[in-house]
Amino acid sequence: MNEFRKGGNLRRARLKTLTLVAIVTISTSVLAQNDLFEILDTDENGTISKAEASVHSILKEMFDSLDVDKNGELTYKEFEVADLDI
Ligand SMILES: [Ca+2]
Ligand SMILES: [Ca+2]
Repeated sequence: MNEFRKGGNLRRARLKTLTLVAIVTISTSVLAQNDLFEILDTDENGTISKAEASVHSILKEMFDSLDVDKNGELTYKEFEVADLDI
């Protein structure tokens, strides 16, 4: 992730978009769970909304059961329980 920050926000955003495309089209990945969280949190507010989760088909299905406090957002704590493969 350090490479992203060095390149500035625009480059980082573009890389993020590319990675999102990769998530949608590639079924397996070596990305760690916390990397996935950061990628899915596209507005970088620290939580994953239902809209953000919708790019990941499995997460989308699990969203309601993972959102234990039912606030419509997944914190990392709520998210990590899913133990997702991309
Ligand atoms: Ca977010
Ligand atoms: Ca929640």
